[in-house]
Amino acid sequence: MTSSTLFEPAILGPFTLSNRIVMAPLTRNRAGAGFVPGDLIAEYYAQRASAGLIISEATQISQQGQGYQDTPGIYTQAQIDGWRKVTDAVHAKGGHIFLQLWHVGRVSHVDLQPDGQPPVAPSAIRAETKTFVNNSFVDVSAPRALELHEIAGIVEDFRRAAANAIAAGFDGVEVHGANGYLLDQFARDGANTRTDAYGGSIENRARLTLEVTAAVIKEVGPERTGVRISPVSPANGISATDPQAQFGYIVEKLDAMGIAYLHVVEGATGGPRDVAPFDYEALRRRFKNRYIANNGYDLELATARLEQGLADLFAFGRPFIANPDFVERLKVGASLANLDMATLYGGGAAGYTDYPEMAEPVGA
Ligand code: 8OZ
Repeated sequence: MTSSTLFEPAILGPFTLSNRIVMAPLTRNRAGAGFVPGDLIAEYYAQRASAGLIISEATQISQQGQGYQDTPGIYTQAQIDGWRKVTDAVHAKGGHIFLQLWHVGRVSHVDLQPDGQPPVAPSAIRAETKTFVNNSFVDVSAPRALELHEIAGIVEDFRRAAANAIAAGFDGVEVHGANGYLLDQFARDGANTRTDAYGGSIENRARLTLEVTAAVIKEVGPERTGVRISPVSPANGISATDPQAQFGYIVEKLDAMGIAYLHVVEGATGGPRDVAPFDYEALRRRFKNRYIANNGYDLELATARLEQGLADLFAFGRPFIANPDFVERLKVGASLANLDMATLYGGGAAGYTDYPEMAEPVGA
């Protein structure tokens, strides 16, 4: 048995989590017709319910917010009903689960957009990135800049999606402000050249993230709201000249709103932690509630950071894919199974719900 404070219960808003290990949001592209999550997705999350908290895969708040094939939505009654199976299955196993609210902005393709329209973005700047559509990886489509009068509608889509998530039985929601998607596109000046109230200054570029968070809080309460950011990640072709100042400002405002947690991808998403200089401890000091650290952690590093008070919870992504009992394996120091890249995005049960738990020890 490995002894670590990571395995001790933790308080998050109104919830007592069984440990400090969070299953990070992971896109798996297995929604059914109408972008509805089905029984297979419920089984997958239930298998992983020993995580202290599960954050669901990114879930589009509208058709316009979708950027990849077969990702689930949270804007129709059928989607709410599908997600209810997931939350019931996770709760039946004693777990907790938040839904991640997602608008991809410019990281999309005309084939996924309403009436084949171009994807929307703060500015008409095409991202240097690919998306997964029609079963292959293709360049994203050129976006159009959102009109000022359209922005309130996007805030409203987030608000309604948050209400739908609670109706589906989720314990809370996470606003996806990371990885080069819509809110991150507004926040970072590499994607936002607007000259109105949503561009230019740090305050203006933060405005959409803060308006969305405020609308979500009004709907579900600050204690059921988290926000994910990735201040220096180059994911999806995003860049910024002033991430420390930009995200320092955003986090100061999020702290004042009293959200339950801040979830930070430290470094390049799924890549090196030291991709660019950034003072995460300074960010942490600006935020009073729970800080979820993500990216490249192992038990030793997480335990050290926890004991130094630099983070409260730790989100692990890829290890949860091939190890449904990841928490138990960490606890006993068992080896971890490797994931199969060929079945990561799309498909059925293979490489999704068929990764086994550890073999029972002989005589157990
Ligand atoms: C991998 C593939 C597709 C989407 C993210 C939602 O990076 C994603 C994502 C990751 O946040």
